Amino acid sequence: MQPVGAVLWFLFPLVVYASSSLPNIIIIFADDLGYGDLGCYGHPSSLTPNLDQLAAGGLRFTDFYSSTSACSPSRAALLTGRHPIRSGIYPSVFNSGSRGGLPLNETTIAEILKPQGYATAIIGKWHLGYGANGKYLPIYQGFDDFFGVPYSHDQGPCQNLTCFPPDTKCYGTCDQGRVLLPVFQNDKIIKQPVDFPHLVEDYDDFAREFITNYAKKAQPFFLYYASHHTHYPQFAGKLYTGRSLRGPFGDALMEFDGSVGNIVQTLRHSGVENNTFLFFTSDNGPETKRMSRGGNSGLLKCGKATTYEGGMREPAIAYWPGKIPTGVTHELASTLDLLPTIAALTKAKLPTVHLDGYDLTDLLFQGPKGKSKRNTMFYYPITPSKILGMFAVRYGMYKAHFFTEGAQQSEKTADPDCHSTATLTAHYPPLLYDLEADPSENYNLLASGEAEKYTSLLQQIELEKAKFEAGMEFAESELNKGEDLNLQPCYNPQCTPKPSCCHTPDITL
Ligand code: CSN
Ligand code: MG
Repeated sequence: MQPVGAVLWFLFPLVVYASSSLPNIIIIFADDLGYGDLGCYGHPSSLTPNLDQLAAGGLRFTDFYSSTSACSPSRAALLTGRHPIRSGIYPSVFNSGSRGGLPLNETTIAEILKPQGYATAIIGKWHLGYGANGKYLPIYQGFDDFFGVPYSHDQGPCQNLTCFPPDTKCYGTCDQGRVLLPVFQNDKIIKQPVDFPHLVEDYDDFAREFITNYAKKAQPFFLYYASHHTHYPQFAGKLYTGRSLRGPFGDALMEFDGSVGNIVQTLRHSGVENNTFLFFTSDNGPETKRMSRGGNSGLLKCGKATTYEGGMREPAIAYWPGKIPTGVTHELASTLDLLPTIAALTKAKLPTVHLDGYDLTDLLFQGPKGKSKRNTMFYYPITPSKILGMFAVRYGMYKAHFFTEGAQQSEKTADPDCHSTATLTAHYPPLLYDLEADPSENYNLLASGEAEKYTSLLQQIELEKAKFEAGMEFAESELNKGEDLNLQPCYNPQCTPKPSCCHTPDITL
Protein backbone atom coordinates (compact mmCIF):
# COMPACT_ATOMS: atom_id res chain seq x y z
CA MET A 1 0.00 0.00 0.00
CA GLN A 2 1.14 3.51 -0.83
CA PRO A 3 1.01 5.81 2.19
CA VAL A 4 -1.35 8.18 0.29
CA GLY A 5 -2.45 10.05 3.38
CA ALA A 6 1.12 10.73 4.40
CA VAL A 7 1.94 12.09 0.93
CA LEU A 8 -1.10 14.36 0.98
CA TRP A 9 -0.32 15.68 4.45
CA PHE A 10 3.16 16.34 3.29
CA LEU A 11 1.99 18.22 0.17
CA PHE A 12 -0.80 20.22 1.75
CA PRO A 13 1.30 22.82 3.58
CA LEU A 14 3.41 23.31 0.45
CA VAL A 15 0.33 24.06 -1.65
CA VAL A 16 -0.96 26.50 0.93
CA TYR A 17 2.41 28.19 1.10
CA ALA A 18 2.67 28.55 -2.69
CA SER A 19 -0.81 29.99 -3.13
CA SER A 20 -0.46 32.53 -0.34
CA SER A 21 3.02 33.72 -1.22
CA LEU A 22 3.39 37.22 -2.58
CA PRO A 23 3.51 37.62 -6.37
CA ASN A 24 6.68 38.65 -8.15
CA ILE A 25 6.44 41.97 -9.98
CA ILE A 26 8.07 42.78 -13.30
CA ILE A 27 7.76 46.10 -15.11
CA ILE A 28 9.22 46.28 -18.61
CA PHE A 29 9.50 49.87 -19.81
CA ALA A 30 10.40 50.81 -23.39
CA ASP A 31 11.88 54.20 -24.33
CA ASP A 32 10.21 56.49 -26.88
CA LEU A 33 8.21 53.59 -28.31
CA GLY A 34 4.98 54.75 -29.94
CA TYR A 35 1.41 53.49 -29.97
CA GLY A 36 1.82 52.09 -33.48
CA ASP A 37 5.21 50.41 -33.13
CA LEU A 38 4.36 46.82 -32.19
CA GLY A 39 3.11 43.99 -34.35
CA CYS A 40 0.20 43.47 -31.92
CA TYR A 41 -0.74 47.16 -32.31
CA GLY A 42 -0.86 46.89 -36.07
CA HIS A 43 2.61 47.80 -37.29
CA PRO A 44 3.05 46.02 -40.62
CA SER A 45 6.81 45.42 -40.57
CA SER A 46 7.84 45.32 -36.88
CA LEU A 47 8.97 41.91 -35.72
CA THR A 48 7.83 41.61 -32.09
CA PRO A 49 6.89 37.94 -31.62
CA ASN A 50 7.47 37.91 -27.86
CA LEU A 51 5.44 41.04 -27.15
CA ASP A 52 2.73 39.75 -29.49
CA GLN A 53 2.61 36.51 -27.49
CA LEU A 54 2.46 38.45 -24.25
CA ALA A 55 -0.53 40.36 -25.66
CA ALA A 56 -2.18 37.13 -26.83
CA GLY A 57 -1.75 35.56 -23.38
CA GLY A 58 -2.51 38.71 -21.39
CA LEU A 59 -4.61 41.83 -21.30
CA ARG A 60 -3.81 44.40 -24.00
CA PHE A 61 -4.78 48.03 -23.36
CA THR A 62 -6.00 50.36 -26.11
CA ASP A 63 -6.38 53.41 -23.83
CA PHE A 64 -3.33 53.38 -21.61
CA TYR A 65 -1.49 56.60 -20.78
CA SER A 66 1.89 57.65 -19.63
CA SER A 67 1.69 60.60 -17.23
CA THR A 68 3.72 62.96 -19.46
CA SER A 69 5.36 62.96 -22.86
CA ALA A 70 9.01 63.00 -21.74
CA CYS A 71 11.35 60.54 -20.16
CA SER A 72 12.36 61.65 -16.65
CA PRO A 73 8.90 62.88 -15.56
CA SER A 74 7.30 59.78 -17.01
CA ARG A 75 9.66 57.54 -15.03
CA ALA A 76 9.14 59.53 -11.83
CA ALA A 77 5.38 59.06 -12.16
CA LEU A 78 5.63 55.35 -12.89
CA LEU A 79 7.74 54.71 -9.79
CA THR A 80 5.90 57.02 -7.37
CA GLY A 81 2.25 56.93 -8.55
CA ARG A 82 2.35 60.73 -8.46
CA HIS A 83 2.13 63.36 -11.12
CA PRO A 84 5.75 64.43 -11.78
CA ILE A 85 4.94 68.10 -11.04
CA ARG A 86 4.41 67.01 -7.40
CA SER A 87 7.95 65.63 -7.21
CA GLY A 88 9.58 68.50 -9.12
CA ILE A 89 10.52 66.45 -12.21
CA TYR A 90 9.96 69.24 -14.74
CA PRO A 91 10.65 70.90 -17.13
CA SER A 92 12.06 68.39 -19.62
CA VAL A 93 14.63 65.76 -18.57
CA PHE A 94 17.84 65.20 -16.56
CA ASN A 95 21.24 65.36 -18.22
CA SER A 96 24.61 63.80 -17.31
CA GLY A 97 25.60 66.63 -14.95
CA SER A 98 22.21 67.58 -13.52
CA ARG A 99 22.31 68.78 -9.92
CA GLY A 100 18.83 67.54 -9.12
CA GLY A 101 17.13 64.17 -9.04
CA LEU A 102 14.01 62.40 -7.86
CA PRO A 103 13.85 63.70 -4.26
CA LEU A 104 14.94 60.98 -1.86
CA ASN A 105 11.83 61.46 0.27
CA GLU A 106 9.65 60.35 -2.67
CA THR A 107 8.50 56.75 -2.17
CA THR A 108 9.02 54.38 -5.10
CA ILE A 109 7.43 51.02 -5.89
CA ALA A 110 10.74 49.44 -4.83
CA GLU A 111 10.49 51.17 -1.45
CA ILE A 112 6.95 50.01 -0.72
CA LEU A 113 7.98 46.44 -1.61
CA LYS A 114 11.10 46.25 0.57
CA PRO A 115 9.19 45.92 3.88
CA GLN A 116 7.19 43.09 2.25
CA GLY A 117 10.42 41.14 1.86
CA TYR A 118 11.02 41.74 -1.84
CA ALA A 119 14.36 41.60 -3.61
CA THR A 120 14.44 44.61 -5.95
CA ALA A 121 16.47 45.41 -9.05
CA ILE A 122 16.55 47.91 -11.88
CA ILE A 123 18.18 47.10 -15.19
CA GLY A 124 18.82 49.74 -17.87
CA LYS A 125 17.97 53.42 -17.96
CA TRP A 126 17.32 55.26 -14.69
CA HIS A 127 17.08 58.92 -15.77
CA LEU A 128 15.96 60.20 -12.38
CA GLY A 129 19.19 61.94 -11.52
CA TYR A 130 22.79 61.19 -10.58
CA GLY A 131 23.79 64.29 -8.61
CA ALA A 132 26.75 64.94 -6.32
CA ASN A 133 28.55 61.63 -5.66
CA GLY A 134 25.68 59.73 -7.25
CA LYS A 135 23.29 60.62 -4.42
CA TYR A 136 20.24 60.09 -6.64
CA LEU A 137 21.14 56.60 -7.88
CA PRO A 138 18.43 53.90 -7.68
CA ILE A 139 20.12 52.15 -4.74
CA TYR A 140 18.96 55.14 -2.65
CA GLN A 141 15.37 54.68 -3.86
CA GLY A 142 14.69 51.12 -2.76
CA PHE A 143 16.58 49.11 -5.36
CA ASP A 144 18.99 46.47 -4.02
CA ASP A 145 20.66 46.27 -7.42
CA PHE A 146 21.22 48.70 -10.26
CA PHE A 147 22.75 47.48 -13.48
CA GLY A 148 22.59 50.13 -16.16
CA VAL A 149 23.09 53.72 -17.28
CA PRO A 150 21.87 56.69 -15.18
CA TYR A 151 20.50 58.70 -18.15
CA SER A 152 19.79 58.63 -21.91
CA HIS A 153 22.37 57.00 -24.14
CA ASP A 154 22.54 60.03 -26.43
CA GLN A 155 23.63 62.24 -23.50
CA GLY A 156 27.30 61.48 -24.13
CA PRO A 157 29.60 61.09 -27.15
CA CYS A 158 28.28 57.69 -28.16
CA GLN A 159 29.45 58.00 -31.75
CA ASN A 160 32.89 56.89 -30.55
CA LEU A 161 31.46 53.47 -29.96
CA THR A 162 31.17 50.76 -32.54
CA CYS A 163 28.31 48.45 -33.26
CA PHE A 164 28.15 45.10 -34.97
CA PRO A 165 29.75 44.22 -37.26
CA PRO A 166 32.93 45.57 -35.64
CA ASP A 167 34.16 48.83 -37.12
CA THR A 168 30.72 50.01 -38.16
CA LYS A 169 29.55 53.10 -36.34
CA CYS A 170 26.50 53.02 -34.15
CA TYR A 171 23.56 54.70 -35.77
CA GLY A 172 23.35 58.44 -35.24
CA THR A 173 25.18 61.07 -33.26
CA CYS A 174 25.06 62.16 -29.65
CA ASP A 175 26.15 64.91 -27.28
CA GLN A 176 29.80 65.96 -27.52
CA GLY A 177 31.72 67.49 -24.62
CA ARG A 178 30.30 65.12 -22.01
CA VAL A 179 31.70 62.04 -20.30
CA LEU A 180 31.49 58.71 -22.10
CA LEU A 181 28.39 56.72 -21.23
CA PRO A 182 28.98 54.86 -17.95
CA VAL A 183 27.54 51.47 -16.99
CA PHE A 184 26.91 51.11 -13.27
CA GLN A 185 26.68 48.18 -10.95
CA ASN A 186 24.99 49.76 -7.93
CA ASP A 187 27.11 52.87 -7.23
CA LYS A 188 30.26 51.70 -9.08
CA ILE A 189 31.12 52.32 -12.71
CA ILE A 190 32.06 48.98 -14.24
CA LYS A 191 32.40 50.17 -17.82
CA GLN A 192 32.95 53.59 -19.34
CA PRO A 193 32.09 53.80 -22.19
CA VAL A 194 29.23 51.36 -22.53
CA ASP A 195 29.72 48.56 -25.05
CA PHE A 196 26.48 48.89 -26.98
CA PRO A 197 26.72 45.68 -29.05
CA HIS A 198 26.89 43.55 -25.88
CA LEU A 199 24.87 45.69 -23.49
CA VAL A 200 21.51 43.98 -23.90
CA GLU A 201 23.11 40.53 -23.74
CA ASP A 202 24.55 41.56 -20.35
CA TYR A 203 21.16 42.87 -19.24
CA ASP A 204 19.49 39.62 -20.30
CA ASP A 205 22.06 37.61 -18.31
CA PHE A 206 21.44 39.77 -15.26
CA ALA A 207 17.65 39.35 -15.58
CA ARG A 208 17.98 35.59 -15.99
CA GLU A 209 20.23 35.24 -12.93
CA PHE A 210 18.11 37.56 -10.80
CA ILE A 211 14.84 35.73 -11.55
CA THR A 212 16.36 32.25 -11.26
CA ASN A 213 18.09 33.07 -7.99
CA TYR A 214 15.06 34.48 -6.16
CA ALA A 215 12.68 31.90 -7.63
CA LYS A 216 14.97 29.22 -6.19
CA LYS A 217 15.04 30.97 -2.81
CA ALA A 218 11.25 31.45 -2.97
CA GLN A 219 11.78 35.11 -2.13
CA PRO A 220 9.41 37.50 -3.94
CA PHE A 221 11.15 39.88 -6.32
CA PHE A 222 10.56 43.14 -8.16
CA LEU A 223 12.39 43.62 -11.45
CA TYR A 224 12.18 46.97 -13.25
CA TYR A 225 13.64 46.52 -16.72
CA ALA A 226 13.91 50.01 -18.22
CA SER A 227 15.26 49.39 -21.69
CA HIS A 228 17.22 51.93 -23.77
CA HIS A 229 15.31 50.64 -26.77
CA THR A 230 13.93 52.11 -28.91
CA HIS A 231 15.37 55.56 -28.09
CA TYR A 232 17.61 57.24 -30.66
CA PRO A 233 20.41 56.47 -31.61
CA GLN A 234 19.36 52.89 -32.13
CA PHE A 235 21.80 50.04 -31.62
CA ALA A 236 21.61 46.26 -31.52
CA GLY A 237 23.85 43.28 -30.88
CA LYS A 238 24.96 40.89 -33.59
CA LEU A 239 21.90 38.64 -33.19
CA TYR A 240 19.64 41.46 -34.31
CA THR A 241 21.62 43.92 -36.44
CA GLY A 242 20.27 43.89 -39.97
CA ARG A 243 17.67 41.28 -39.07
CA SER A 244 14.43 43.25 -39.06
CA LEU A 245 12.36 44.56 -41.94
CA ARG A 246 12.46 48.04 -40.48
CA GLY A 247 16.08 49.16 -40.45
CA PRO A 248 17.94 50.30 -37.30
CA PHE A 249 14.72 51.07 -35.41
CA GLY A 250 13.33 47.63 -36.24
CA ASP A 251 16.58 45.95 -35.17
CA ALA A 252 16.58 47.77 -31.82
CA LEU A 253 12.92 46.89 -31.30
CA MET A 254 13.65 43.27 -32.15
CA GLU A 255 16.44 43.18 -29.59
CA PHE A 256 14.07 44.68 -27.00
CA ASP A 257 11.51 42.04 -27.91
CA GLY A 258 14.22 39.41 -27.40
CA SER A 259 14.71 40.66 -23.82
CA VAL A 260 10.98 40.28 -23.22
CA GLY A 261 11.24 36.70 -24.48
CA ASN A 262 14.22 36.04 -22.21
CA ILE A 263 12.30 37.26 -19.15
CA VAL A 264 9.14 35.25 -19.89
CA GLN A 265 11.13 32.12 -20.68
CA THR A 266 13.10 32.47 -17.45
CA LEU A 267 9.90 32.88 -15.44
CA ARG A 268 8.55 29.72 -17.07
CA HIS A 269 11.72 27.70 -16.50
CA SER A 270 11.92 28.85 -12.89
CA GLY A 271 8.34 27.78 -12.25
CA VAL A 272 7.15 31.25 -11.18
CA GLU A 273 5.27 32.38 -14.32
CA ASN A 274 1.90 31.82 -12.63
CA ASN A 275 2.93 33.80 -9.59
CA THR A 276 4.28 36.85 -11.41
CA PHE A 277 2.52 40.06 -12.41
CA LEU A 278 4.27 41.38 -15.52
CA PHE A 279 3.47 44.77 -16.99
CA PHE A 280 4.83 46.26 -20.19
CA THR A 281 4.51 49.83 -21.50
CA SER A 282 6.57 52.80 -22.77
CA ASP A 283 7.60 56.16 -21.28
CA ASN A 284 6.28 58.47 -24.02
CA GLY A 285 5.45 58.67 -27.69
CA PRO A 286 7.82 58.55 -30.65
CA GLU A 287 10.48 61.14 -31.39
CA THR A 288 9.34 61.70 -34.95
CA LYS A 289 12.06 64.28 -35.67
CA ARG A 290 14.29 61.21 -36.13
CA MET A 291 12.02 60.18 -39.00
CA SER A 292 12.18 56.43 -39.69
CA ARG A 293 14.44 56.05 -36.64
CA GLY A 294 11.98 57.76 -34.36
CA GLY A 295 9.12 55.35 -33.85
CA ASN A 296 5.48 55.64 -34.84
CA SER A 297 2.33 56.66 -33.02
CA GLY A 298 0.11 54.82 -35.52
CA LEU A 299 -3.25 56.51 -35.99
CA LEU A 300 -2.66 58.84 -33.04
CA LYS A 301 -1.80 62.52 -33.55
CA CYS A 302 1.82 63.74 -33.13
CA GLY A 303 4.34 62.24 -30.71
CA LYS A 304 6.88 62.94 -27.97
CA ALA A 305 6.74 66.22 -26.02
CA THR A 306 3.15 67.01 -27.06
CA THR A 307 -0.17 66.62 -25.26
CA TYR A 308 -1.80 65.09 -28.32
CA GLU A 309 -2.62 61.40 -28.03
CA GLY A 310 0.59 60.33 -29.80
CA GLY A 311 2.66 61.91 -27.03
CA MET A 312 1.17 60.07 -24.09
CA ARG A 313 -1.00 57.14 -25.17
CA GLU A 314 1.09 54.00 -25.21
CA PRO A 315 1.00 50.31 -25.93
CA ALA A 316 0.52 48.39 -22.67
CA ILE A 317 0.11 44.74 -21.71
CA ALA A 318 -0.67 43.13 -18.35
CA TYR A 319 0.33 39.47 -18.14
CA TRP A 320 -0.31 36.95 -15.39
CA PRO A 321 -1.36 33.51 -16.69
CA GLY A 322 -4.25 32.03 -14.71
CA LYS A 323 -4.98 35.36 -12.99
CA ILE A 324 -5.48 38.02 -15.64
CA PRO A 325 -7.97 36.93 -18.35
CA THR A 326 -6.72 37.31 -21.90
CA GLY A 327 -8.13 39.83 -24.36
CA VAL A 328 -8.32 43.54 -25.02
CA THR A 329 -9.52 46.30 -22.70
CA HIS A 330 -10.65 49.75 -23.82
CA GLU A 331 -10.74 51.03 -20.24
CA LEU A 332 -8.66 54.02 -19.15
CA ALA A 333 -5.46 53.29 -17.26
CA SER A 334 -2.11 54.95 -16.65
CA THR A 335 1.42 54.39 -15.41
CA LEU A 336 0.21 56.44 -12.42
CA ASP A 337 -1.94 53.45 -11.45
CA LEU A 338 0.89 50.95 -11.18
CA LEU A 339 2.03 51.82 -7.64
CA PRO A 340 -1.46 51.60 -6.09
CA THR A 341 -2.20 48.43 -8.06
CA ILE A 342 1.06 46.77 -7.05
CA ALA A 343 0.48 47.84 -3.44
CA ALA A 344 -2.90 46.07 -3.55
CA LEU A 345 -1.40 42.92 -5.11
CA THR A 346 1.35 42.70 -2.50
CA LYS A 347 -0.50 44.12 0.54
CA ALA A 348 2.20 46.78 0.69
CA LYS A 349 1.56 50.00 2.58
CA LEU A 350 0.71 53.03 0.44
CA PRO A 351 2.89 56.10 0.96
CA THR A 352 1.03 58.79 2.93
CA VAL A 353 1.29 61.48 0.25
CA HIS A 354 -1.06 62.67 -2.47
CA LEU A 355 -1.24 59.85 -5.05
CA ASP A 356 -2.65 60.29 -8.57
CA GLY A 357 -3.25 56.62 -9.34
CA TYR A 358 -6.03 54.09 -8.87
CA ASP A 359 -5.94 50.47 -7.76
CA LEU A 360 -6.73 48.61 -10.99
CA THR A 361 -6.80 45.07 -9.59
CA ASP A 362 -10.55 44.68 -10.28
CA LEU A 363 -10.03 45.64 -13.91
CA LEU A 364 -7.04 43.32 -14.25
CA PHE A 365 -8.70 40.28 -12.69
CA GLN A 366 -11.84 40.69 -14.79
CA GLY A 367 -9.88 41.26 -17.98
CA PRO A 368 -11.85 42.44 -21.03
CA LYS A 369 -15.05 42.56 -18.92
CA GLY A 370 -13.44 44.65 -16.17
CA LYS A 371 -14.14 48.29 -15.38
CA SER A 372 -11.48 50.84 -14.53
CA LYS A 373 -11.68 53.15 -11.54
CA ARG A 374 -10.03 55.77 -13.76
CA ASN A 375 -12.33 57.99 -15.82
CA THR A 376 -10.05 60.96 -16.39
CA MET A 377 -6.57 61.75 -17.65
CA PHE A 378 -4.98 65.17 -17.22
CA TYR A 379 -2.40 66.27 -19.78
CA TYR A 380 0.31 68.72 -18.71
CA PRO A 381 3.04 69.91 -21.09
CA ILE A 382 6.68 68.98 -20.39
CA THR A 383 7.27 72.63 -19.47
CA PRO A 384 4.31 73.08 -17.13
CA SER A 385 3.36 76.32 -15.45
CA LYS A 386 0.96 77.26 -12.68
CA ILE A 387 -0.44 80.04 -14.83
CA LEU A 388 -1.47 77.89 -17.80
CA GLY A 389 -2.16 74.73 -15.82
CA MET A 390 -3.11 71.63 -17.73
CA PHE A 391 -3.35 71.59 -21.51
CA ALA A 392 -6.02 68.92 -21.95
CA VAL A 393 -8.45 66.65 -20.16
CA ARG A 394 -9.69 63.23 -21.07
CA TYR A 395 -13.08 62.52 -19.54
CA GLY A 396 -14.49 59.14 -20.48
CA MET A 397 -14.40 58.91 -24.26
CA TYR A 398 -13.99 62.67 -24.72
CA LYS A 399 -10.91 64.86 -24.79
CA ALA A 400 -10.85 68.64 -24.51
CA HIS A 401 -7.76 70.68 -25.43
CA PHE A 402 -7.50 74.04 -23.64
CA PHE A 403 -4.01 74.65 -25.05
CA THR A 404 -2.13 73.05 -27.89
CA GLU A 405 1.51 73.38 -28.86
CA GLY A 406 3.78 71.54 -31.28
CA ALA A 407 7.23 70.31 -30.26
CA GLN A 408 10.68 70.05 -31.74
CA GLN A 409 10.69 66.30 -30.86
CA SER A 410 7.52 65.83 -32.96
CA GLU A 411 8.97 67.50 -36.07
CA LYS A 412 8.87 65.87 -39.53
CA THR A 413 5.41 64.34 -39.40
CA ALA A 414 2.96 65.26 -42.17
CA ASP A 415 0.79 67.14 -39.67
CA PRO A 416 2.00 70.75 -39.07
CA ASP A 417 0.16 70.87 -35.70
CA CYS A 418 2.91 68.62 -34.31
CA HIS A 419 5.86 70.84 -35.23
CA SER A 420 7.59 73.55 -33.23
CA THR A 421 6.16 76.08 -35.70
CA ALA A 422 2.77 75.37 -34.09
CA THR A 423 3.20 77.80 -31.21
CA LEU A 424 1.24 77.82 -27.97
CA THR A 425 -2.44 78.40 -28.73
CA ALA A 426 -5.25 78.81 -26.23
CA HIS A 427 -8.65 77.35 -27.07
CA TYR A 428 -11.76 78.68 -25.45
CA PRO A 429 -14.11 76.95 -25.79
CA PRO A 430 -11.72 73.98 -25.94
CA LEU A 431 -11.24 71.71 -28.95
CA LEU A 432 -13.43 68.72 -28.18
CA TYR A 433 -12.93 65.25 -29.61
CA ASP A 434 -14.67 61.92 -29.20
CA LEU A 435 -11.67 59.60 -28.97
CA GLU A 436 -13.74 56.49 -29.53
CA ALA A 437 -15.32 57.74 -32.76
CA ASP A 438 -12.25 59.79 -33.70
CA PRO A 439 -9.02 58.53 -32.06
CA SER A 440 -6.88 60.70 -34.36
CA GLU A 441 -8.28 63.98 -32.95
CA ASN A 442 -9.37 65.15 -36.39
CA TYR A 443 -12.93 66.44 -35.95
CA ASN A 444 -13.69 69.10 -33.34
CA LEU A 445 -17.19 68.36 -32.04
CA LEU A 446 -17.73 72.02 -31.21
CA ALA A 447 -17.14 72.97 -34.85
CA SER A 448 -19.69 70.43 -36.03
CA GLY A 449 -22.69 72.75 -35.97
CA GLU A 450 -24.06 70.79 -33.00
CA ALA A 451 -22.04 72.52 -30.28
CA GLU A 452 -25.09 73.02 -28.04
CA LYS A 453 -25.32 69.22 -27.58
CA TYR A 454 -22.12 69.34 -25.53
CA THR A 455 -22.91 72.12 -23.04
CA SER A 456 -23.31 69.91 -19.98
CA LEU A 457 -20.36 67.71 -20.99
CA LEU A 458 -18.16 70.82 -21.16
CA GLN A 459 -19.36 71.90 -17.72
CA GLN A 460 -18.45 68.49 -16.32
CA ILE A 461 -15.02 68.62 -17.95
CA GLU A 462 -14.42 72.12 -16.53
CA LEU A 463 -15.37 70.80 -13.12
CA GLU A 464 -12.95 67.87 -13.29
CA LYS A 465 -10.21 70.20 -14.52
CA ALA A 466 -10.79 72.72 -11.74
CA LYS A 467 -10.90 69.97 -9.10
CA PHE A 468 -7.62 68.47 -10.22
CA GLU A 469 -5.87 71.81 -10.57
CA ALA A 470 -7.00 72.85 -7.09
CA GLY A 471 -5.22 69.77 -5.73
CA MET A 472 -2.09 70.13 -7.88
CA GLU A 473 0.97 71.30 -5.98
CA PHE A 474 4.07 72.35 -7.89
CA ALA A 475 7.15 71.08 -6.07
CA GLU A 476 10.35 73.08 -6.50
CA SER A 477 11.75 72.14 -9.92
CA GLU A 478 14.65 69.66 -9.81
CA LEU A 479 15.51 70.44 -13.43
CA ASN A 480 15.80 74.19 -12.87
CA LYS A 481 18.69 73.45 -10.47
CA GLY A 482 20.67 73.14 -13.69
CA GLU A 483 23.87 71.32 -14.45
CA ASP A 484 27.44 71.17 -13.22
CA LEU A 485 29.55 69.17 -15.66
CA ASN A 486 31.92 68.30 -12.79
CA LEU A 487 29.15 66.18 -11.26
CA GLN A 488 29.16 63.81 -14.23
CA PRO A 489 30.00 60.18 -13.47
CA CYS A 490 33.73 59.50 -13.98
CA TYR A 491 35.52 56.15 -13.48
CA ASN A 492 38.66 57.91 -12.22
CA PRO A 493 37.34 61.11 -10.67
CA GLN A 494 40.79 62.68 -10.11
CA CYS A 495 41.95 62.33 -13.75
CA THR A 496 42.71 65.08 -16.30
CA PRO A 497 41.80 66.26 -18.85
CA LYS A 498 38.09 65.78 -18.39
CA PRO A 499 35.80 64.61 -19.81
CA SER A 500 37.91 62.42 -22.12
CA CYS A 501 40.00 60.87 -19.28
CA CYS A 502 36.87 59.40 -17.69
CA HIS A 503 37.03 55.82 -18.90
CA THR A 504 37.80 52.35 -17.61
CA PRO A 505 41.47 51.32 -18.02
CA ASP A 506 40.95 48.50 -20.52
CA ILE A 507 39.35 50.81 -23.08
CA THR A 508 41.27 52.14 -26.06
CA LEU A 509 39.53 55.16 -27.46
S1 CSN B 1 14.30 61.29 -23.36
O1 CSN B 1 15.00 61.89 -24.63
O2 CSN B 1 15.29 61.23 -22.29
O3 CSN B 1 13.85 59.95 -23.74
O4 CSN B 1 13.16 62.16 -22.99
O5 CSN B 1 17.66 61.61 -24.73
O6 CSN B 1 14.20 66.72 -23.96
O7 CSN B 1 16.17 67.62 -23.97
C1 CSN B 1 15.22 64.26 -24.35
N1 CSN B 1 15.44 66.62 -24.07
C2 CSN B 1 17.99 63.97 -24.52
C3 CSN B 1 15.78 63.01 -24.53
C4 CSN B 1 17.43 65.24 -24.36
C5 CSN B 1 17.16 62.85 -24.59
C6 CSN B 1 16.05 65.36 -24.27
MG1 MG C 1 12.14 58.48 -23.42
